Amino acid sequence: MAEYIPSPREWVSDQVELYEGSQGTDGLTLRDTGLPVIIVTNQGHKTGAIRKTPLMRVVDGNNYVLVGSQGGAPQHPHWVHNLRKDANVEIRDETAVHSMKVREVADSAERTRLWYIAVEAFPPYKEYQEKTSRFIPVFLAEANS
Ligand code: F42
Repeated sequence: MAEYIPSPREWVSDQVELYEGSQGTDGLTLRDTGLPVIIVTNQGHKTGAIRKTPLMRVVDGNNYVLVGSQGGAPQHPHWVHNLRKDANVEIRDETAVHSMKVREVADSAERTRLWYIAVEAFPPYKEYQEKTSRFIPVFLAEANS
């Protein structure tokens, strides 16, 4: 069993601890926005360690849309590099835990459709894209077949 390394950002690791520690009954929203969050668990491609990342809950049917916005920061979040190397993730959505595979959405029409769904769920994504010159990566997590 790989070691779990918490995020060095305290507000992020605190949310993971609350969410996971309560089995998905507490710490379910982003700070004071009241908007729902999921926890994505994956393996670090360099360390092999277990990584846990809270992301906004954006759904497309039974699938989840994962947006690498990181507040419009100039660099992609580390988890983006991890998911590009290893598509296997576990997604906790409140009390449900799903074993899923992600793919980065490259098709422009599909990305546009999913981007609008994401912005509707979490409007600040739009400002984050305007703030950064990088093209924010979008992944789709689908159930393992
Ligand atoms: N971030 C988003 O990008 N999108 C969201 O929708 C979002 C929502 C959200 C909601 C609640 C909340 O609490 C946080 C939220 N965040 C959201 C922030 C998100 O949880 C991440 O903190 C953020 O995206 C940054 O991700 P990160 O993977 O860069 O995390 C950093 C701070 C981090 O923890 N880095 C570690 C470290 O030690 O620096 C992990 C490094 C890592 O994964 N290393 C890999 C390894 O092998 O272990 C190698 C990775 C590589 O770069 O090659």
